[in-house]
Amino acid sequence: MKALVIVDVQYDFLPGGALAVKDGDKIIPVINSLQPKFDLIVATQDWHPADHGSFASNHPGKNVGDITQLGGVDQILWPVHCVQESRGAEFHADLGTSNWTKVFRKGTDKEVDSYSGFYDNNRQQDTGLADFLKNKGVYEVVIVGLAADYCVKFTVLDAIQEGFETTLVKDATMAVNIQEGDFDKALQEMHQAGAQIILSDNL
Ligand code: VGL
Ligand code: ZN
Repeated sequence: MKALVIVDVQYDFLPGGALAVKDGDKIIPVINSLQPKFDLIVATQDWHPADHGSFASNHPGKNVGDITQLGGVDQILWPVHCVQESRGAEFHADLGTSNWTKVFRKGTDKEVDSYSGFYDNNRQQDTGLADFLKNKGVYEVVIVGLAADYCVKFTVLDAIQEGFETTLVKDATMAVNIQEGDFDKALQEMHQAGAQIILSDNL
């Protein structure tokens, strides 16, 4: 079976949000048009406590974009985003959610960030996504959402490592692009790791 994995399509990653991805909202109709093609749909949700260690404001003297150590790995400091129960953490109202089987929340431990929908950045904690998909008989995953150069990329790389045939839909993702070219770099990394990169028309 083939599953659609929708990564972090939440207000804080959309235009007007705390960590907005430019044109991030453009992917919502594309994702909605893909959903009827799948028997199994799951989503991930960035879901941080207010004191999360990835927020620059929780590190006195540090700024957004600075690098620190968190959970034993390098951590980029972000603006406060996707705080549990806040509007910014909600899925966009235009995104169809009625056929989703399950939502996997991540980034809940303040001591470590979690870009991937499967594991935290230090690969200590497991969201249960891999076992869930395998128990459903999924062998192929199609991944879409935000952001292409962070959570989508690490979800794709972990999906490959977990043995799934993994496809990224290029017009159903957008990048933060802290550095110009980060989107292309991420696409290359995912492709080199074994992901198929396609356009939604080809699905
Ligand atoms: C993300 C930065 C921090 C993402 C989440 O969803 O790509 N990026 N938290
Ligand atoms: Zn986050």
